[in-house]
Amino acid sequence: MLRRLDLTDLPDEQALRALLPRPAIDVEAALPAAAGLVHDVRERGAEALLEQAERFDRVRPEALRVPAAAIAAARDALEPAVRAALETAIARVRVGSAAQVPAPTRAEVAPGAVVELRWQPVDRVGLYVPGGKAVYPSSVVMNVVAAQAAGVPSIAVASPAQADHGGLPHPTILAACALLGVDEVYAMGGAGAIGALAHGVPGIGLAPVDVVTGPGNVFVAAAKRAVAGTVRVDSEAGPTEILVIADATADAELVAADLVSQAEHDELASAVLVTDDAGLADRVAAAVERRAVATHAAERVIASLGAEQSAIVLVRDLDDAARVSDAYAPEHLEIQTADDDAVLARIRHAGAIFLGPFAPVSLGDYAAGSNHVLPTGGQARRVAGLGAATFLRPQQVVRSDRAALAAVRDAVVALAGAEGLPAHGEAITARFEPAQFEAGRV
Ligand code: HSO
Ligand code: ZN
Repeated sequence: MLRRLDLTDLPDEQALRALLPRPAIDVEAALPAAAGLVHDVRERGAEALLEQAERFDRVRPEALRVPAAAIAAARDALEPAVRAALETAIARVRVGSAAQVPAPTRAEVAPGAVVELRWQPVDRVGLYVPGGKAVYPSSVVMNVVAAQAAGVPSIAVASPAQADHGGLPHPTILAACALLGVDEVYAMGGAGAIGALAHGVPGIGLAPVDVVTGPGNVFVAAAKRAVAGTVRVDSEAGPTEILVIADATADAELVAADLVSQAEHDELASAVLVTDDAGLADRVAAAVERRAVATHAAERVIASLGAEQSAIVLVRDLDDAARVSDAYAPEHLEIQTADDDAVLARIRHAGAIFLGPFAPVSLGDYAAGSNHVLPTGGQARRVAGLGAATFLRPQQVVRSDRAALAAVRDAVVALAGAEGLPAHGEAITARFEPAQFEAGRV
């Protein structure tokens, strides 16, 4: 079912990209509708959110703010094994995220002239959790833990009201919030929810946030674009992608299992194997055929693996494999070769990289301690996945003593004059006028 692509004669980068197309998702087309929903929430607040819930989620929530008792009840109703697993995931992602917080830096530019950099968290963030065909408590963990590791003091979560759950967000979402210590949760979804987080809803005590993150459908992505001038947003989450670079030493069964695992997410998911070994290509193809029909979501997996966004690519050597992968810039890259680090050294663009037979993407999806919110659709060329840094701002602190200022006095005065801004220069020279000495100020 996976199409084969023979690239033993490697084309240039542009041609490579055309040979590995992404499924088209037209966020721009959804922009007018999403902006309208955002605007409606801005104008009419809670009433607009309730109407949107009725229209899109087919239920009118009793309250937009989820009561504390409902959050606690969801936690208590959680199956013990799932609760323990979530706690494991939380603990591991906490360790991984804490290590992402950059240490402050200090540069002595000249004697007595210091520029420091410290990382300040934003005050308040809003995390969106989709409630459609896929309900992912693991994504709640990834978003919330990253913000907490950054030191964000105020976190709000929004997730659509569910008709099957009495107008509350999905119970496993609420339970994950409880385990993470998040008590500000709203039953609201879609573009309107993004607008509510970005602009606030005074009527229900929802204060505007500084950063909005989280995946969602095309209208959620469009709404994030619409509010991007007001708040910081994370990158747009498209369908999941896995690209595996493997050579003759790889275990075809494991490679196939990993390709199928991400195809399980979505008909639009992409799974690509890039190998320099025709024998491995055949073995993986056979293993994929077998696994795809036998798996739980067989229909979805077969659709995704059979579509043109998925492929088995044959290349001349692993250098070319790295070039193919870089041209594609996958969300997830697995390397299963005789020398994984040698291949890793050649890679530039990937959301996250998984090395060797015991580091499958599924590990990263739940419990590696890494973050699974990663750039899709080739965005890995320019942006990072979600992490503590998403919620931090580097802030400069400048220190200078008198001698250090004197050393650049003439330079600043000259540049200020050249820009027609003499008062800038005077702010420097004023510090060296005799009156300043008499007053004992310098
Ligand atoms: N692989 C998905 C994340 C996920 N997998 C959530 C399972 N649950 C996108 O990186
Ligand atoms: Zn996954």
